[in-house]
Amino acid sequence: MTATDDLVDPRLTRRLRTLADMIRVRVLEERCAELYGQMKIRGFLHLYVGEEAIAASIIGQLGPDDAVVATYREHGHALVRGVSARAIMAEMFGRADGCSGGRGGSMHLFDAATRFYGGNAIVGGHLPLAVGLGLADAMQGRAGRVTVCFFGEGAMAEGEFHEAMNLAALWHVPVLFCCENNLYAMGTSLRSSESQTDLALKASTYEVPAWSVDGMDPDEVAAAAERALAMVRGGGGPVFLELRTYRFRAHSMFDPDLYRDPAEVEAWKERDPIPAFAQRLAAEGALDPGEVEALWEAARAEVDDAVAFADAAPLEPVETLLRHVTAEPERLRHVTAEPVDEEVAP
Ligand SMILES: Cc1ncc(C[n+]2csc(CCOP(=O)(O)OP(=O)(O)O)c2C)c(N)n1
Repeated sequence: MTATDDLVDPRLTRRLRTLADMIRVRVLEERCAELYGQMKIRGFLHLYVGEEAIAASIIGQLGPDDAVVATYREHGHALVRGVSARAIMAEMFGRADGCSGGRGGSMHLFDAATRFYGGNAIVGGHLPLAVGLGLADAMQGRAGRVTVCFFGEGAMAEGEFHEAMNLAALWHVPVLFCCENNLYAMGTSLRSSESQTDLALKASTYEVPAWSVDGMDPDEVAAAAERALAMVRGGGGPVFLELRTYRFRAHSMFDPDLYRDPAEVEAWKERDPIPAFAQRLAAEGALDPGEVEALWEAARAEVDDAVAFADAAPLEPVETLLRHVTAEPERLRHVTAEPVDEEVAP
């Protein structure tokens, strides 16, 4: 530690990092949309544009031993967590150098090194996974670790949500549940599908501390996350946050987005967290407009480099395509202790 470190305000450093991360995610996502149009990225593609304040403000507060679990709208979460833009883009392109070896694509980014456990395509399916990760930490005495689980409000209508909340609360599992409420589950609005639209109230029926936050304001998200993470790390069991947000783009690239009033979309775009946060920091004298432009340029350079990397990366050779698809006979022998009949071995 040097004398000048004492002079650096860690909270300001974190806020500047949050702005940089939101910009990185925005640039990555907008580029993915372009690449989809060029058929470089195929299959499903769900973009996080508009929701960046959440991943940037929460994941930026985690340590390397914490874990993150997310949905199929997870490119930004992976990037902020520390998965390289190269590994993310190569995965989108289905290349062998992707973070999931090109097997997962956009919805299944995964990186054990950063404890980024997906990229999960089944709505609500990853909530029990998060509870399992947290339970493993608790049972093995790794106190102070947190698993942060991101999901949409649509997941709260799934059975897994209730199972996960119940067991996490009952067993005091160290999970921070982050519901990214963007008001629509595909074309289904929350108010047209749920009798209880107060999501924090719904979560609190499991005796879990729960509250709602403006997900478009990085400072508010960061303050809520700081408090919630301290509670979970301190052994208080799970906490639930509802982050109120909005996606500026359609549900996925296949969605014609006919169910939202364009005026509603425009009204939310007025609350775009990136320019608003940059202006707030500038008004405080924390950075000048030139520095903001430099952040955009750095993000574009990072994504340009990732696209070039992904373009040059190889596809997995045909010979190894069946690896990890079925159990290998050699491994089955250890499991069964019986000689394996090669004819019937899967
Ligand atoms: C169990 C299950 N049911 C249906 C789907 C199809 N599906 C994919 S995304 C989605 C909407 C989920 O909305 P939400 O949880 O609010 O998250 P968002 O996409 O808004 O981030 C649905 C119904 C699915 N993937 N899994």
